[in-house]
Amino acid sequence: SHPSRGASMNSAAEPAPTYRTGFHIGGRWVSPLGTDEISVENPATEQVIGRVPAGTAADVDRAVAAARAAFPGWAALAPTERAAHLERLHRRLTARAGEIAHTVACELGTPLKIAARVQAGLPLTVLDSYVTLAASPPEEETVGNSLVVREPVGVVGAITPWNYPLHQVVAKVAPALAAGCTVVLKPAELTPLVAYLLFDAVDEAGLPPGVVNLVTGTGPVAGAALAAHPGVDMVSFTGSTATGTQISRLAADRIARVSLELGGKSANIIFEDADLAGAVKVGVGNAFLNSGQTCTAWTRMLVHRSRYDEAVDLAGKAAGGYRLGDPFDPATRLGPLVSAGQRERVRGYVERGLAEGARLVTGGLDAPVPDTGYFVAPTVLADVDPDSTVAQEEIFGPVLAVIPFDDDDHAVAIANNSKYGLAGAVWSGDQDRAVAVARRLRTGAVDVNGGAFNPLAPFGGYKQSGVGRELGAHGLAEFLEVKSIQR
Ligand code: TXE
Repeated sequence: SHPSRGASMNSAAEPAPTYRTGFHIGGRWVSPLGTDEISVENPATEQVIGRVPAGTAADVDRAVAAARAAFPGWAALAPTERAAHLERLHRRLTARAGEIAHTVACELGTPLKIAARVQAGLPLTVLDSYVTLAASPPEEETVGNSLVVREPVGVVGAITPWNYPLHQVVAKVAPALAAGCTVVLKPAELTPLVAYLLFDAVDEAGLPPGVVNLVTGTGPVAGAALAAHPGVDMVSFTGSTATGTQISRLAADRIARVSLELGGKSANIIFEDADLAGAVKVGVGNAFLNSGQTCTAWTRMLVHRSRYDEAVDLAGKAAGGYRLGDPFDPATRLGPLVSAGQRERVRGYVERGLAEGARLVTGGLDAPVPDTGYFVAPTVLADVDPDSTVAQEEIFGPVLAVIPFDDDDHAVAIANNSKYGLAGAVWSGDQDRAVAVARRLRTGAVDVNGGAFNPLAPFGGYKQSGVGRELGAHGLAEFLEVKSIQR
């Protein structure tokens, strides 16, 4: 078995610390070559709840070598055989759903009830979708005298963030494995514990050695070594636009393929003929999900001027009613932010927004929050200037900016006035009008009148929100090369 000490966390009040002392390389738990460790903190209690090793470039080397060695065999398997492996992995991971939700509630602070749905449920749904997609990869095509075939890209370096720590991993590992690629994963250093549960499931599922490998560590050391590694054919990254830029540069030196899922500042457009109460309620819920630490969050609520005051009032009341606190209390709707640093960042934005002329509707820096934990009260800012900092920059906290508009063109102009283009929403009693406006938004996804989440729909950004797509068949295609054979 593997060098893991300590009990798994199973008491809500006092989880036992989780110490993981190894990396998962070549199908085994192996000791790190260095001695540095990373402490993992519970952001609700400010207590250290675990420790994982901090990988070095030499550890990354070993993991890449293992992934390279595993690649030919994995790529040569029949799609149905890879699908069978993923199906077993899905079954083993499903058995750990409760443990996953609990672990993320501890290391990130997502309220347990919500963690069960999004932090455990969502990755399981995505993994399940790739069981099916792995079995039926894109068909070969004949174009004139050419046979067009697809082949796996090779070894993938996956670098993931802390906000949906298992989902972000699965959204890369599942399609990469389905495509026939092998993977080295470097998860976020703030929330590395849940990745270990995935590798426990990898062991139980009996995946061939080296098809997926784990090296924990910091971004500048392990992450940068992975992005720069000559044995890595593709880097798949989710995180900040600043880090995505650095990773692109590292990959550019060898023209490695990159896929980047970066930040967002999505607009939620509410027209005068919308079901205002419903649109505002769903909009506020979306903006504050996971304490606002969601790249697709609709952080700019744009409301037609004729219903603006009403909407601001509703948004303030909805946000003001959110119960803040212990992630293990079933009544809690909003947990803490992931870290002290993230809390300071978010507080800085609230201050800046008010200094730049926004009006505080609810929340703010003086609103009561628990003494312990990195909490920021749910904050609604109204009359926000669309060019101001809080309307332009990704805050990644529970802060909603409400902005009035005059007509459809004005709404589209404000929505598109962003360096980002990840998601968005449109609400109108006239579905055709809403879809027409959705088409005009320079963004990778738009939800019309509360359209349901679709795990098979391509997900990704325009502009500085990224390059490439995740989820569904488009997500799998990212990991495939295209070859034409002329006969
Ligand atoms: O992200 P980073 P941070 C945004 C959000 C947040 C801000 C900062 O606005 O406030 O980013 O968060 C690894 N080479 N998002 O600093 O740095 C790092 O170890 C290689 C949006 O935590 O992007 C981690 O595994 N790798 C986002 C991963 O990159 C490096 C989710 C993400 O960390 C590296 C998270 C380097 N030089 C934050 N530096 C989203 N789009 O969902 C860091 N890393």
